[in-house]
This record gives sequence, C-alpha cells and structure tokens, in this order.
Amino acid sequence: MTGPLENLDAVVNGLLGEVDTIASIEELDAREPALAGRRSPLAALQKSLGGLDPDARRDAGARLQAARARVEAAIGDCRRRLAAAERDRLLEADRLDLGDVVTSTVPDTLRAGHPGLVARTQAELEDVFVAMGFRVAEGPEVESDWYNFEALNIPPAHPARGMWDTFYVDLGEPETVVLRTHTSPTQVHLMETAVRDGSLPIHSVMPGRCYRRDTPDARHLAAFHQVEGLVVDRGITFADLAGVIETFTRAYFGTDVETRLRPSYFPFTEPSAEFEITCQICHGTGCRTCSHTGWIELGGCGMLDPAVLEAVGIDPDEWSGFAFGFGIDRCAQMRHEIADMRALTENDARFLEQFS
Ligand code: FA5
Repeated sequence: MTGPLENLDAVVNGLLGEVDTIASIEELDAREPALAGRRSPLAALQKSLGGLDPDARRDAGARLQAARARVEAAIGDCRRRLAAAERDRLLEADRLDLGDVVTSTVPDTLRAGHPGLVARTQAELEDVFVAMGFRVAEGPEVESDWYNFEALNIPPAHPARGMWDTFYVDLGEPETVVLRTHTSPTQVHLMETAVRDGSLPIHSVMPGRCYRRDTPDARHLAAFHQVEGLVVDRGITFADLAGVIETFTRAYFGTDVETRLRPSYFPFTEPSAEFEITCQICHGTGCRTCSHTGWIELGGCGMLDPAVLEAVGIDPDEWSGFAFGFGIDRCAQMRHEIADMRALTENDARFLEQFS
C-alpha cells in the first residue's frame, strides 16, 4: 500500500511499544500528548490526508481513527495498570505487621496474675482445718433475717442486733433480707441439713464473705471474710474448743505468737469468748493498728446455746457443740504484718506483688 498511511502499522506498533515502557502515571501524563494527542505522529498523518481525493480521504480517515483508538485503548489499559500498582504500593506501605507490634509492645518478662492475699489465706486456713479433720462447707451471702439473727437467738429489737451494723437488701418485706453480717447463719443451714439427712455429728468450717456498715479503718472493712467453725457431737466441752483454737494458732501463726481467750457475749453461744493474739505489728508494745492495747481480736467463739440446738431440732441433752468465727482478713493482716487492712482492697500492684 502506498500513500501517506503506508507506514501506519509500523507507527502504531511503535506507539504501542512506547506505551508498554511507561512506568508511572506521571510519565504517562507527560508523554500522552506525544502518543495520542496533538504532538503524536498520528496527528501529523491526519494533516497529510488533506491532499487526497474525498473517497481516499474518507478511507484513510477511518483507518487513522481505528489506529488512534488502538493507541488510546493501550493508554487506558496502561493508566489502569499503573493506578492499580500504585494502590498496591500504598497498601503495602500501610500494612501493619502484627508480628512487629506484638514483639515491640509485650515486655520481655510476662507477668502472670495470682490469687489475692485474702483468697490465699482462706485456702491456707481451710488446709489447716482439713488437716484437723474438719470438712469445708459454704452458705449464701444474702440471707433472711431469720437465719442471720432469729435462728441465732437474736429476735427483732434484741439489743445484740446492735453488734452488727447491717446492710438490708430491698427484697420482700422491709428489713427481712440482709447481706450476712457474719458466717454464723451457715451454722444453722448445716445443722438443719444434718437433722434432715440424719448426718450428725458435724465437724465443719465455712469460709465466706460478710458485710457490715463498718467504717473502714486499720482493722475493719465493709466487706470482709470470716471462717466459721461448727462442731456438734456427743460429749463436747469447752476444752475441745480451746484445744482446736490452740492447734489452729500454732499451725497458722507458729509457736511464738501469744494467745488469749477473754470472756465475751454472743447470743448463740454460752459461755462465749473472744480470741486474741499479740499484735504482730508492734509485738505487744501498743500501736495504731491495735489501738495501743498490744492485742488483736481474731474472732469470737463459744459453746452452742441449747436454745439454738433446739430451734433446729437437735436434742441438747444428747448433743453439744461449739462454734467459732475468725476474721480471715484479720488473720492475713497479722500473719503478714500489714499495719492497715485497707491495703488489702486498694489494688496497689506494689503491695499485691509481695504476696505472689
Ligand atoms: C461474730 O461475727 C460472730 N459471728 C463470731 C462467732 C461465731 C461467735 C461463732 C461465737 C460463735 P464478731 O463480730 O466479733 O463476731 O466478728 C468476728 C471476727 O470477724 C472479728 O474478730 C474480726 O476478726 C472479724 N471482723 C468483724 N468485723 C470485721 C470488719 N468490719 N472487717 C474485718 N474483719 C472483721
């Protein structure tokens, strides 16, 4: 073929080859006028068609138009390919390497959690009593007034109610449901179950959380823990109670700690006593923790009042027993010489880590 378009295929192939070499959108923008625009060889060929007769000009125009369309299509493909590559490049630059994040934010030494001091003390106390032949039982933290007070010989308006500043729960009749103020109501549950199942005697300890409207101070918290002890058997005397307390103290605190039982009053035990040890903060010389007495009360105890046994259907002429209730937080406080009990609830890692 002769005429102005005789090299058209070679021109188009040359342009397509050039498009293939373009490596960026910026380069494409810069070179596009020379490939398919006013400065391209195709525009020059267009101008050269002016001398042809009308039929030949129309045919040549159509061929040129098709050639231009091929080059423009190649430019469009090239633009899309370069845009996709640019998107991939940006995504790759933004990619978060989680491996890097993990190794850069996790400290060299991982710190594992551990049971708190009170939970640990509870487990240790349970171990001591289990070794002495006691079983471990539990009771509810939300109690009826009957279990928390009446079944323990503390009827409504009894002055002894003032010994426990009570949180009442807004359920049922006013002032009939309480957050238990001590673990002693668990005694009643256990005795009722033993009577129902015919499973007397009882030798059990019952640890758990208690609540009182006490103002927190060096020896008190509003939510604290007690471990209740209950023995119901034949021929039990105060000497058995004293022996259990002595054995417990030696096992948990060691032999250097001085102890004493002081006469006291609880409506559900008779006789009753308070159990004290020398203050482990000042070793008996007097300090803020023990209110300068040199002694710390760990709990109350006594022989079961026959009226309490009778109320649950146990014959006091056949069975006798004793009960005790120790503060678990108090035991932990004395054993680990913690001057202020509030440290147990403050979640200060520097304090907690000492007991891991
Ligand atoms: C009682 O709660 C009786 N239920 C104990 C008892 C059981 C007597 C069985 C007879 C027979 P008391 O209120 O004294 O007693 O409390 C016993 C112990 O619980 C205290 O000596 C103390 O160690 C601990 N305790 C009492 N209140 C608090 C408190 N607010 N914070 C921390 N510990 C407390």
